[in-house]
Amino acid sequence: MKTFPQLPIYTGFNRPNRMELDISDLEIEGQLPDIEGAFYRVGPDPHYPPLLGNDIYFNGDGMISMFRFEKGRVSLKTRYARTQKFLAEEKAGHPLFGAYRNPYTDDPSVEGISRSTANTNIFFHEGRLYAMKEDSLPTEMDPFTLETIGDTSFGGKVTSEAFTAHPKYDYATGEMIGFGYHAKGIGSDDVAYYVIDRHGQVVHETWFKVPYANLMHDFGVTEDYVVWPIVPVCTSLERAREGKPVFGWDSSKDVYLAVLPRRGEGKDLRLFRAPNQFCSHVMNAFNDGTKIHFDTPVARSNAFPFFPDITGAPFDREGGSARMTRWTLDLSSKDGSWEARTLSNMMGEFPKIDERYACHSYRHGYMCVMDPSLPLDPTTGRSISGLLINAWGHIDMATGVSKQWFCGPKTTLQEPVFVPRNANAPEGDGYLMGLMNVYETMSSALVILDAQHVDEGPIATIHIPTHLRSGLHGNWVPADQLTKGKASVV
Ligand code: V55
Ligand code: FE
Repeated sequence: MKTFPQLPIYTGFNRPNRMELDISDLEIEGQLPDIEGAFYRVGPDPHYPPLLGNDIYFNGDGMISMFRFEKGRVSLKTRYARTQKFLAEEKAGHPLFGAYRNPYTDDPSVEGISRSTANTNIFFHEGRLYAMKEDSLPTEMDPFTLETIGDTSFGGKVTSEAFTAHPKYDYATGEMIGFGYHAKGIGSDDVAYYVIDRHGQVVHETWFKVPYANLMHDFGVTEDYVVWPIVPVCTSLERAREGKPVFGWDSSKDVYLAVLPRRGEGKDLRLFRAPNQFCSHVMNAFNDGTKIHFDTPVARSNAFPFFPDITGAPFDREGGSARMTRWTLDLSSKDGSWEARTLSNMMGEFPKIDERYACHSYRHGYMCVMDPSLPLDPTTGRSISGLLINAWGHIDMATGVSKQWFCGPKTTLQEPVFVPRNANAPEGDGYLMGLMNVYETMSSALVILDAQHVDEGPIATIHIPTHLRSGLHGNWVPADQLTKGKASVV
């Protein structure tokens, strides 16, 4: 095999790990809270150097980490998702798949093989663990061994070619609510919406079209409704065929919120419209009668430096800085617009909540803060995505108070998860846990904060004897759910 290119995203702290770890006991500094369960996370970790000499961060093979908390010990297991792409390339001994989401750049021998990297989210639902990439179907993993089980279409019932990496789990109903965009192939404006019950069965499906084909990365689910933000990170098949980036920012286009009742039909989709702006991840959504509240970090312009402006305009870093915002629309009103209210002055992305409150009215939100005014040591490594996370923030929606913990100038952070103190703990009573990139030692640490006192910093730091490349999303699964087992086999 050839060497990885000597580019910032493949060197230093961004060097692919490529190794699959099994460490039975990690070093624990400080007071480990009395929690039992597993913290799963996933991120791109290219198994082979990029076929075309370079690529964007979003296009590496999914490497999953599992931190298992059991009887006061913490173990770590990491495994690649052995996707169809991974297996085909491993068999060949060299890369076969080309640029991010662009099948026109692949080696012709892989036509028809799923391009999934399974690198965006690792999501647990009623005994099953899914590694997900939004251009393909989920890849099921064994929740204990992290062995790859294989791609799933939920018993053949999901006929969309793709399934989101951001499904929602409504604890009140046990449902997993998801959708697929580019549902009839890359660049299609078709969306398929699915409700999957606690037995893994598809119990509702409907299809609709969106105003323009784009990147539909996340959505919001409330007790009664489903809301998709439609933001112009647009898809162009023409650019794809020319080997150019498939996704590009189009500042001439409006933004929409598309709303369906949770068991609605595509023909009933209602579109609300607002001027051009940017959002990607959804913190949470809930409704009060016909009023829907949709919480998301909003920026004036595109926040992804690697999805270029279609006019060639340079990336606007200031315009791409997001602040947590509550968008409120009223289905009983006829005017088709919505109201916006900024929830915090902290700048950042990757919102998180106490997941027991997903789809319902909630009080506590957490996020990755990217504050360019905080000090940065020159020895701190280059960010892999162009986005540098230097604090974790907490927003109390009831008081409007924001608190943050700055990790210091020599480290950066990855997305945290909220861990409830125990199953009966009230909302927000628990911990915030996530990885810290420690450049001085080229290693990672799992840091744990008291979620009610985020500004006080870590109560425990779990040391990892190597670096773990920057990941995307993760989830905490309490031990009682983990061991409950599959409700039925699909
Ligand atoms: C995102 C991440 C992706 C992707 C599309 O966070 C959007 C946004 C890691 O892959 O393919
Ligand atoms: Fe995401």
